[in-house]
Amino acid sequence: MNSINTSKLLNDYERDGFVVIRQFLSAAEVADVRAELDRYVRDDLPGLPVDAATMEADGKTVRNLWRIELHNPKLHALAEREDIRRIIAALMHGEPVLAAIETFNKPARVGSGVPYHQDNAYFCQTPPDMLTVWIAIDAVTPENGPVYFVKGSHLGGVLPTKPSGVRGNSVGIAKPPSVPLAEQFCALLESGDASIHHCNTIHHSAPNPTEHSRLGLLFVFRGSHTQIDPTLKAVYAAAVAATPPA
Ligand SMILES: O=C(O)CCC(=O)C(=O)O
Repeated sequence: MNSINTSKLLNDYERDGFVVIRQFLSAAEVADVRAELDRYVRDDLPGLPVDAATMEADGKTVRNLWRIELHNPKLHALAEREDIRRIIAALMHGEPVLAAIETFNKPARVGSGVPYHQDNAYFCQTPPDMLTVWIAIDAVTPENGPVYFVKGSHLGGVLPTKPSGVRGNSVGIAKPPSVPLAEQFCALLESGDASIHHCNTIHHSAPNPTEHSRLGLLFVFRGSHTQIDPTLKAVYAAAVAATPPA
């Protein structure tokens, strides 16, 4: 990873609720991750519990891998790497604790959209010192379902939610923001780049109608000082029951 000015990064993150880091992983590291994910889906996933993945509507293409940290020591070690932890620690003013490793595969042609949501409606943490490092394994283009972030939306707390009915993203925002798409930040990334977003930042993505997949690897961290908020947790549990797994 290139050297990073963490005070500028923190300033941008606190103002906007997200930042982009170019060349977060090298081409060789990306190739390693891709090979490991391919192997994991082929060899390990068939023997894992059902909550390890969500499939697309075709029933056979992976939409998301969940709980990778429980099942894959190699990717777990990558998420815990010292240079990555240093960046996260600078953004969350505390000791980072790895909470999850996931993928949003957005496969070619059948990759589904992700409704407007805030991650803390799923994570249910207070204070909301939790964030996601979203690493582009494939390039993210305007056509293949980039993630759009609503600037500054992390400052307004967790908004009212409603069950979305979308498998893999069961909790949506009750009333999507009025900010037009053209004024939202579209995270166009080269392979190896990463965005980092705060758990209250509103974001969403469209389906992928292209011939190219848009695979993202996500590392989720919380500060060691955060706790479960019981009110948020009750709303989340109801949504999961409606469209499992969340
Ligand atoms: O990858 C996507 O399309 C959505 C990602 C997302 O919702 C998240 O990072 O929380």
